[in-house]
Formats: sequence, structure tokens, C-alpha cells
Amino acid sequence: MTGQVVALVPGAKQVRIAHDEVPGYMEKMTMPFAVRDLAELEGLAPGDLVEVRLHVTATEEWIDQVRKTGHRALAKELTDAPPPPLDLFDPGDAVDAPRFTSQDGVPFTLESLRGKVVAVTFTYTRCPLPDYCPLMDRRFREAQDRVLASSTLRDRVHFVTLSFDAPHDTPAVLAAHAARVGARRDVWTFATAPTADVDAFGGRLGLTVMRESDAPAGITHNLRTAVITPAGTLSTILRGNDWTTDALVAALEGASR
Ligand SMILES: [Cu+2]
Repeated sequence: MTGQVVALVPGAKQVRIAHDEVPGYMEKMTMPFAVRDLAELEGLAPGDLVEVRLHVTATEEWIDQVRKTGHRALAKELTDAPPPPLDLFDPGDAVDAPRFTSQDGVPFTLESLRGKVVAVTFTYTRCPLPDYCPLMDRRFREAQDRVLASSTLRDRVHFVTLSFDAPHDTPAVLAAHAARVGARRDVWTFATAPTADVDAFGGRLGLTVMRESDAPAGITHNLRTAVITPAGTLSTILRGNDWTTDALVAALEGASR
């Protein structure tokens, strides 16, 4: 496949490419592509013309053998990323968060979960990359089931998935999605907030979201999963998608002590 790099999110294993037609498979369009190895994206910049190998299986789609063939100014200049957030949360910091709206359409705050260990991640329900948001749902589901089966963690942990796609992820959409992924309402809340609020909060945890169009593939983002102590302070941040459910459960145990 050939195309032009439109955007890169620092540290994210994905790249947004305006690609040419892939005969018999895809028309010309701009969308994110996953890579398995961050090294594939080394040295690339927006505007670079690339040739890549596209892999497609029933559940996954990724590229490799990324080769730069030239550079052309982008038709519509996009910045690399939003300006870095001024104030990243460090471990031990009080995690102050905005007010969200839950999947039930009612106000929801992290403060209401004081006394529990909270795992927070950021996704959007239309995410087309199986290794991104859908993977976060699968890991949270596994962790939820482990917590429910654990005598030490049961009733002491709450999961929160925040959508950064408020215009599409209405409470009704989130409620249907929560049911689909097997979220137990008493332990796992889906919520959202106005875009600026989610971005500002997520930004303090290192989340970057770029919205280019209203299409399902119109959002390019990285992944951040934060574990918050019962006192409401930051315990750990799990970056990207390389961590395992075991690592998350270990982080929950660590934060509960
Ligand atoms: Cu996603």
C-alpha cells in the first residue's frame, strides 16, 4: 500500500495514513494503521510518502515494512500533536478529575469512588483498531472477573472507562457497549464528558487524542490506563497496550495496600 503520513502520536503504535486505493480491498482514504513495533515509525514525520505492507486477518489489521519514498507538504497541515499538557500527574498526586456523565445519564465523579482502588482507561466505542480500545475492553473485562473472584480485591476496586468521543458515545451508546463487553454495572462504569474536559483530564495522564473527522476512523489516539489509590492519588500509569491483565491486577493489589 502507498500513501502519505498525516499524523503520528508520540509513543503510540499507530500512524494515520492518507492511503491510495488498495485494489480489490479499500478505496482511497485517510485512517489509522497499527504497527506492532514502534521502530517501524522511527524517523517518520507528517507529510512523508510511504510504501508499507498491509496485513489483514479476521481480527487484526496492521502494517510493517514501512519505507519512506519521499516527502510532500500536506494538503491540510496538521500539527504533530496538541501542545504538551502543562501539568502531568505524578505518582502520589491527587487526581482531580472533571464531572462525567455515566452510561445511566447521571453525573459521575471519581471522588464518589474514594475508598476504592480505581482503574481508569480512555477509549471510544467506534474504535476500528482491535489492538486499541477493544483490547482495553477485553483486559478490563478479564480484570473485572479476576477482582470479582478475589477475596482481597472484591468490593475494593472499581473500573472506569471514559470515552473521548462524547458526540457519538452518548449514555445510551455507552450502556449498550457496556452490556456487550460484559461490564458489571456495580464494578465498572462507562462515562463521558465534554471533549475539552476529557482531553484536559486525559492529557494530564499522557493521553493524546487527535480528531480529524466524524468517521469511526477519524480519531487517532494513544492509550493510558491509570490506577488510583483509595485516597484518590495516582498510583501507576500503564502506557499503551503492551501490559497484561496480570500487570493490571498486580497494580490494583499494589494500590490497595
Ligand atoms: Cu481506539
